[in-house]
Amino acid sequence: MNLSVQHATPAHGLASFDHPLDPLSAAEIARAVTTIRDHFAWGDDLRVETIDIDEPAKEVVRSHQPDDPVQRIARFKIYRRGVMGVWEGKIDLGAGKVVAQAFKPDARAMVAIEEVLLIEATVKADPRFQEALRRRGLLGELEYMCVDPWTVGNFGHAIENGRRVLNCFVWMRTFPLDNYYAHPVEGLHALVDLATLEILRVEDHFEASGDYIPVPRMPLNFDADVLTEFREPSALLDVVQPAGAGFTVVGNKVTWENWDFRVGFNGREGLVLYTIGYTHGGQRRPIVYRASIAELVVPYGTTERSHYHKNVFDHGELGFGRMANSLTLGCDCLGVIHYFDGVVPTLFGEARTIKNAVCLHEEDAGLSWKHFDVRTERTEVRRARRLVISSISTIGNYEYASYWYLHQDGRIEFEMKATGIINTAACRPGQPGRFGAEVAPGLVGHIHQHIFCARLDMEIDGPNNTVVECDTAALTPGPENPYGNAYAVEERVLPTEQAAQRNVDFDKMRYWKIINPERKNWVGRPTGYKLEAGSPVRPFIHPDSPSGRRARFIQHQLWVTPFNPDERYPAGEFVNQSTGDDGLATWSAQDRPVENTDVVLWHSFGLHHLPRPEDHPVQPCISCGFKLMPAGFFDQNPVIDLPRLRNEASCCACAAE
Ligand SMILES: [Cu+2]
Repeated sequence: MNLSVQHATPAHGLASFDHPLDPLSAAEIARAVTTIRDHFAWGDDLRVETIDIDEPAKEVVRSHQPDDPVQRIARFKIYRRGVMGVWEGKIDLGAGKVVAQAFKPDARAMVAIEEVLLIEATVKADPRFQEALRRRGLLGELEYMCVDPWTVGNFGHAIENGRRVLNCFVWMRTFPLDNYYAHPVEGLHALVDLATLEILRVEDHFEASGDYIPVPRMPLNFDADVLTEFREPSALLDVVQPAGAGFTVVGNKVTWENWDFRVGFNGREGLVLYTIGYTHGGQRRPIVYRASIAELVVPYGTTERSHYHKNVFDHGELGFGRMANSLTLGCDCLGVIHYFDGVVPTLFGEARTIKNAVCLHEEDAGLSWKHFDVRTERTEVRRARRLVISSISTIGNYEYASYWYLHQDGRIEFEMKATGIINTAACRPGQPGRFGAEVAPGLVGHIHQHIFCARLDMEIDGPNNTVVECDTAALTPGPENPYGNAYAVEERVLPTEQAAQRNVDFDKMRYWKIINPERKNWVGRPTGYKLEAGSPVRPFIHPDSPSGRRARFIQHQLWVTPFNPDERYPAGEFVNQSTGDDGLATWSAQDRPVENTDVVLWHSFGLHHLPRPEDHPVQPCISCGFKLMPAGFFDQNPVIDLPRLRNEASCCACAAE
């Protein structure tokens, strides 16, 4: 991962603003930091968690004209080295003034990559850690030890009270380029206080018994410089658009086919899409005001040793955007690509530009529609293409690749691909225990889930929407159902927040629609979109357990709240070592009305994952996601107007054909 700092250099894409929703540029982050430094006067003790755009009110955005002056407000979360708590506030960038501030004494800032990198050397220098290695006969390999700090959650352990801490897990290389996740040093942990970098405790789970689980030594690698055998490359497959890309990018605004939207990016959520609209019949129709993946939690299912701590929130504790990769042309992205950079602050308050953080390109999407008329023997067939907006984040051992797809027919689709390296532990060969699967001899992957939460701020045909649950039921055989075949969809408005906490129900083929009750289609029905929850996850962690409390959003696949600009993240604003008192469940307890108003949908979805041997040493992408499908939004098939074309570059594989 490239972590180099680039100072306030103008870059393409997200570097300068011309619209109220544009992300902060490097120059704006630099100005925010200067303002913070002057205001707080902490000198070198300033630590920055977050500086991003304070999104203006929707009325401002909706009425914005190209030459309107834009008031730029930055939100910040900062702390002072060695002091518990976080200051949050706002800066008027034009005036260069802090205009709001509040101190949250119990809040712990997110963990920064700069902190993670410092910890390894500190732990390895600790005599208690070295002594634990000596007991295992591993001290001679100290230089090959890899110390990964993990967030600890909140189990009420006295030693963690009032401190911002991380708990380390240990792996080792057996040679410099080796995949260390194949070699866990099981049962050895160091608890680090981030304020002082003090090692509070070195924990050796086998010290008392002396019965150590040995480090599995079999090399299992994926680096091309280590592997010796490769299959023959297949025939060339180039994605070529001789006339260039089909989309237009102006600043952060993208126009493609009938779609237009704005690209955003911030340190916590990473990629954000704003003001997604579809123009049809000369009229632009709004669909989604703002879409992002706002949280992710990975609850692990094992009680063993320190593994029960593993319940990481990769957005709220680490930041998806801050961990975004610089994407590589021809590797991550194939075809005719437009890149957007992302700009995030570093821990020390510099603007870091992540080059090529967001990729935009078109893909062939197979068949759009077809019909062969058997009487006239005429065929009408149209091919589809889709626009892909993507970003990839590396969080420790794992990669998450986010893909938003816009389809010509009005569908919006999200796909999360999970790849990278599963989190490993060591076991005695043949004895992975109850909570995991052996993926290689002596190497276990524990059962876990990856549960994401999409925040979908909807505006179907205007700001006021209603969410409707659609269940299918069979009629009781009898007078109403004389042939026993009858079944029908029954719709039910979800009127309040409590009533709108809903789960997938296979027995009812349940789905949800977001409708605009004031706009009707040509058959007199409200215009709407359907949420197709394609990857529901039934959580197994107890909702009132220490980790379950902090991740209540996973208990329902659907939540609906009235729009509130301060309700951004479903597990709460400050997630690191949180209690679970903030977030979706707390807000929704107010049971506010959500009918015919400005609503936000929260959709939990993800992956249920007992690792397979095939997931190691690096996991082929597994994916999950959801779809937003027009459902009575259009009066008829919106791609009936696709021109009849034939791809002239296509040819038959066999010359004789
Ligand atoms: Cu997994």
